[in-house]
Amino acid sequence: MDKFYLTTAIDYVNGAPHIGHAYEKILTDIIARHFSQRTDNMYFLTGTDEHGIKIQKTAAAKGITPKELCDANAQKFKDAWKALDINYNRFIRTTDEDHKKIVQKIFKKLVENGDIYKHSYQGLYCSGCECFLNEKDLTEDGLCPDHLKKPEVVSEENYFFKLTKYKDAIIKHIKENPDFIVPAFRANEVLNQLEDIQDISVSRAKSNVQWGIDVLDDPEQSIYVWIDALSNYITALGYDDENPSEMFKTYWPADVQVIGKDILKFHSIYWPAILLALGLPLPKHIYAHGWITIDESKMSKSLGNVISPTAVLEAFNLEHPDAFRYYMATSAPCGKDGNYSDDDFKEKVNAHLANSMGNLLNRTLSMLVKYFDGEVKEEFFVNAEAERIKGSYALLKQALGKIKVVENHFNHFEIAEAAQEIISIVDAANKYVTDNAPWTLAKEEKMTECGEVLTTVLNVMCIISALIYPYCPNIAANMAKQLSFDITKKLDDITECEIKAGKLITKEEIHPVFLRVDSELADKSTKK
Ligand code: ME8
Repeated sequence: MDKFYLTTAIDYVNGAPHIGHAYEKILTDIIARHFSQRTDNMYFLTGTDEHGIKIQKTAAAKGITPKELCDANAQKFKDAWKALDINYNRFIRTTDEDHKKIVQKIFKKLVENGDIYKHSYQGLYCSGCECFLNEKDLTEDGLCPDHLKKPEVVSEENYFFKLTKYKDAIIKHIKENPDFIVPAFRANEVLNQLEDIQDISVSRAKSNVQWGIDVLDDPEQSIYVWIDALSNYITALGYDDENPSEMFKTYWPADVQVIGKDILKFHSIYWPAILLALGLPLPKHIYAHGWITIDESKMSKSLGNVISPTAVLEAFNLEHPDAFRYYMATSAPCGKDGNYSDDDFKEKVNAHLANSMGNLLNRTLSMLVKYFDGEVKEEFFVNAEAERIKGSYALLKQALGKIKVVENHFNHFEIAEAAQEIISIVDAANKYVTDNAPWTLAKEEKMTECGEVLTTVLNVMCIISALIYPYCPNIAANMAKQLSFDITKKLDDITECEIKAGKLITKEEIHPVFLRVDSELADKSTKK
């Protein structure tokens, strides 16, 4: 694998980030960290979507300029991603000067090529979706089905993009590339939507929407949200038709573009059409994740159940975001909806991270100190020919084999499924310890056998720390430190014997990698 370029949706900056936004950024960060264990050439883009009528109206209601509103809210997203250890390369804002200039050039090129034309139009505009809706998409009461608001009737002369010209090419691409849309079960939905697509409006009259990017040569029109927003994926790389940047040549096409299921249409129809019109290759995968509910209800301001990701870290007094990252990432199988609840969070991270994984390392290292003064002896290592305890080598082989299983899940963006495999190694190692009771072996003075059990588990823990690293980077680094294992090692270079013979650790150097989430603290509600 020579490079990996991945992107998230860019969030609207109408308010502060909630755990739905966080879910997407965590999933993407985990994918990025996993693939950074397979390639050195990684680029991870996220950011904010800042233009449009909604921002204009919110800012006006607050008596501030749209830019002031965007600056304040974009910072909240950056702060939240910092708290969650989202390790992006660039945070693009659609108000960035380089982005705006390239968007204008893209628009101009599309006009020159005849893909964009001017047309008088009357349509139903939903500012929640920032798009025109068809009459047949509305509820019986004439409301937008997603925002339950009546769309505005807008009559304007706008620029239109010839989406219909690309319909057949997109249908062909989806059919010929069954893994273009992930998960595959969403492809049919997109093919159905393609059946009745029309050309789309891509500009708004300046008299109605001032907060946008001016159309070059026609300052009475501003470029409307989706062309502006979708282009971020290439403007961030310095896309330039005449003089392509090194970044663009290196990274485009994207390896995966992570988005929520609600904006799949824009990413699997509008975006490919724009790219085809520009003569550019399409992204390899569009991964549409499901939505997060709170206590099984839709998150909404009116229900008052919107949770900010940093509120969870604070309520549970977490010193790093690993438990929250792990919980969110494992909340749903690939593409399905997930749920957040305080009780479930507590129960899951205590069971998986503290009781199973953390305790296993802690107990094993403590026994190594107790019985061997923290020293691993040559005769404790096993291989295919030599094991004293039946199953030692099989466990090691099983753990090493899971690396490919986990990689394969990541190739299909099955993040929760991959985590399940990692936890299954933890469970197998715990069972191996229980079955072979190293404390009994020590009592019976079978010291080599006892050392073999401990050393085998420690070698397995090296593999586990590498595999859990994308989900829980702080916990993994802490585990690796106590194992003297290099956490930056590429997955391909990991062997069944990462523990070195000799003194590994002292009593003072052993620390629990994850403390159970305190049940009393957890009773502080996360809901604001
Ligand atoms: O759609 N659960 O911005 P946005 C999971 N600016 N994901 C959720 C969610 C939830 N409850 N709520 C929102 C936009 N999301 C555009 C994108 S991309 C060129 C432009 C996800 O702030 C949502 O699915 O409404 C989307 O992927 C992302 O958060 C931003 O949503």
